[in-house]
Amino acid sequence: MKTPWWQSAVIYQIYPRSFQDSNHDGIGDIQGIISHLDYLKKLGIDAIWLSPVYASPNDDNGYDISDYENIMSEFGTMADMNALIAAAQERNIRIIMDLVLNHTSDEHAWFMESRKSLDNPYRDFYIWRNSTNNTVPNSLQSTFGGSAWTFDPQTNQYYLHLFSQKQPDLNWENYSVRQKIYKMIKFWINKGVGGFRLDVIDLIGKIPDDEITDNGPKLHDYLQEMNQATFANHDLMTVGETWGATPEIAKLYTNPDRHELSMVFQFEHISLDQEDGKDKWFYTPLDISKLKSVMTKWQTNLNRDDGWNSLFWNNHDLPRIVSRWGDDSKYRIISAKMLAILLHMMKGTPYIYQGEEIGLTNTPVNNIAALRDIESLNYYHSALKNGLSVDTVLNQINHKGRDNARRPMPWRNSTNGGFTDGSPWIDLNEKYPEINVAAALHDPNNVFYTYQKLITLRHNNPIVIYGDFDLVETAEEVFAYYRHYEGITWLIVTNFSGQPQLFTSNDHIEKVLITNYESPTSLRQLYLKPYEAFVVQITHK
Ligand code: TEU
Ligand code: CA
Repeated sequence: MKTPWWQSAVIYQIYPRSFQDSNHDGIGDIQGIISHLDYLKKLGIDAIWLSPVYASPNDDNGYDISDYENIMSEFGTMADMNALIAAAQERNIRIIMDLVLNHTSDEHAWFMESRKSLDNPYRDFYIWRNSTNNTVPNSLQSTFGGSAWTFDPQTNQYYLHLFSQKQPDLNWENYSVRQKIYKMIKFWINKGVGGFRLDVIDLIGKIPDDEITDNGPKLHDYLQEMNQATFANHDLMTVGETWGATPEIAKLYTNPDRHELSMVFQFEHISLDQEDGKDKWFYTPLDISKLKSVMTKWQTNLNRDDGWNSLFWNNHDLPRIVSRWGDDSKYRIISAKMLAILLHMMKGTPYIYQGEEIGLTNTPVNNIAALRDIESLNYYHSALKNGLSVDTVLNQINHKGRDNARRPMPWRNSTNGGFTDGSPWIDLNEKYPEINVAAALHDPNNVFYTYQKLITLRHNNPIVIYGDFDLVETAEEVFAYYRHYEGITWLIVTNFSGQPQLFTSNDHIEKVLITNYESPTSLRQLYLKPYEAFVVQITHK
């Protein structure tokens, strides 16, 4: 079987607004990204997933697109975008564009037409309904709070928005909507991009009248049609954001015979630290045995010929992993390395979110004036209305809020971490004098070099890409597994806690591939240090 490039690739996600400002306005931009391509090359990544850079009024930081074929003026021009694609290509780095196809901005020309009159040719591009009993058509809720229906007095109907009021949902049942989207995708393919990340793609088959949103009946028909009309016969990778995917559902998207997507982002592991039956804001400490069983299920259920998964701890919607499941004070460096080693030795395509590679931490706030994220701000106000205290809600947001990931990238120990010499659109994490890229590169023991080495290990060893996965039975706080491939076995051992843990095995160490302390010499009666992690090639005794 031929190996598609994206099965051995490591992808780096950039949130352009917070990566690097190049023109003093306090907002990251495309020229800023170009200026750091050599840094990314040094890290060793194969592709960049770029969060949306299209024209947008920024109600949801670019996930509300007003023109798919133009660049947000704050980020630059189409000439800058072409230059980025070319400059990346020169370094063998592909650009993965973020496609937001479930909704547009209400300032998109299609919606501005659609809302004008009942018989406008674009009316059916969106989802309009009459009121029911003088109120909203049904009880569908927006992810960002409140009803998913907003009344538009111009035509006395409601439109659907599963996200903010400024993100009306497209009507995928409409043939012209689909054709216009495919045409737009081809516009980007022709520019030479390496692929696409498809935002909340599990929602496009919705049946609003039955209150079915994800995994609707026509979802996979649309994806096959889209594939046929666009990605087919191009050497592209596609990754779908699919919140509710199980391994069975993931195979529907990614079985190569079905011609839909290359891989999915599934969120089962990342949803483990919330109270049962509650939403993400209700934090509960991670149960490591649950993490082991969820990861094992995904590692063992998808096999290259029937599906492919991604590997991630972080993205622009999630809190920083070292603060979430590591220790962001005493063991910041060690635990960030442990988390990296644990994830990057698994099967699937790994994603690194900007700042993760230097062990960047969450940024707790004590006042919502320090926040910008629409989801956190809406939640704050509605939670207070529902009787929660300010302290409780801020604590929830400090644990889970999206702005933790969206603070500007700290490049060095100078004003605003070298992100901007203007006034940043959102403040930096105040630890930037200590945690920044220049400091990281200067220290051979930094997290950066662990990520760099993990990428090299993947590129050079098919066992990392294709090896079978086998969980090791051990102490609850120790997450250990084997990878087996063509007669070779690697053992990955990680202490997922701040206390020493006993690990013992009769395996014999042949060589040590990576560690975050000194190299182990024997696996017998080994007391793992806090957050210790290593990978060894072994022979079974
Ligand atoms: O995220 C999908 C989504 O549902 C998120 O809002 C997520 O549920 C939330 O952060 C966790 O509570 C995608 C994008 O990644 C996100 O940035 C966008 O806001 C959203 O779609 C709408 O386009
Ligand atoms: Ca700028």
